[in-house]
Amino acid sequence: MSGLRIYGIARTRAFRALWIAEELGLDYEHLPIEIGDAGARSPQFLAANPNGRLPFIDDDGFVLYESLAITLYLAKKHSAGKLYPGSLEAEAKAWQWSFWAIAEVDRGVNIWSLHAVRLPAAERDAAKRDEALKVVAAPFRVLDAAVGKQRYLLGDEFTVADLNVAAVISRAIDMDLGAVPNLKAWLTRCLDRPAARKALALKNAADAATPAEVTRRIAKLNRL
Ligand SMILES: N[C@@H](CCC(=O)N[C@@H](CS)C(=O)NCC(=O)O)C(=O)O
Repeated sequence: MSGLRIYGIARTRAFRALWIAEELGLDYEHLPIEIGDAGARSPQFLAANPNGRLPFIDDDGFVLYESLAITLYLAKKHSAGKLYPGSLEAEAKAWQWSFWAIAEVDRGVNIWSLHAVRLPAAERDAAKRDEALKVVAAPFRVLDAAVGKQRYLLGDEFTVADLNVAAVISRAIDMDLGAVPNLKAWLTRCLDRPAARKALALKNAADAATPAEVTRRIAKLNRL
């Protein structure tokens, strides 16, 4: 047993931590706690992540939150020089793409998926959905160009940079990606990896079991 505990139902950004744990072949425990007062915002879990958000991990007593800090930490700990880049420059590129994903596309993809797929049809806001598509269009073209030149973001091999960006935009696989065919092919390739499929199975099961009331709460709590 690696002593790693991943907190957060797989529907949340905990998916990212679950995917890296599967890539690394770690023996971990998944605690699928929910958002809100009965879960991440309860006193017990606020002690681990005072933001009251998911995911966070406890790795043999070392507690860490922020989903992409978690993936970078676990990749560096268990796969330095492979999934985690070995050179200073490649490491910086992995950070570049990770921060890029959070800053440029995380919120837009989330808003799109709520208002195109996840909220009950009658409650979806077409204006929010269309605005989200406009917000991600330019960064998606940047990503499309990057993966048009080479198979993965840092070269020929899949790394944590690909995992982070693909995990952040994983719900975009349901968008019409006809305008960004390289992005579509790369995202499909990333999400088709055995480790991604395992994490996606958990996420899809959690999505399917999520009551509309919770989806409404997600949209409201995060102003999406
Ligand atoms: N930047 C954080 C965002 C975490 C976050 O917003 N998590 C959502 C679930 S995906 C959450 O816990 N929302 C419930 C809340 O804010 O109460 C990360 O990447 O870990």
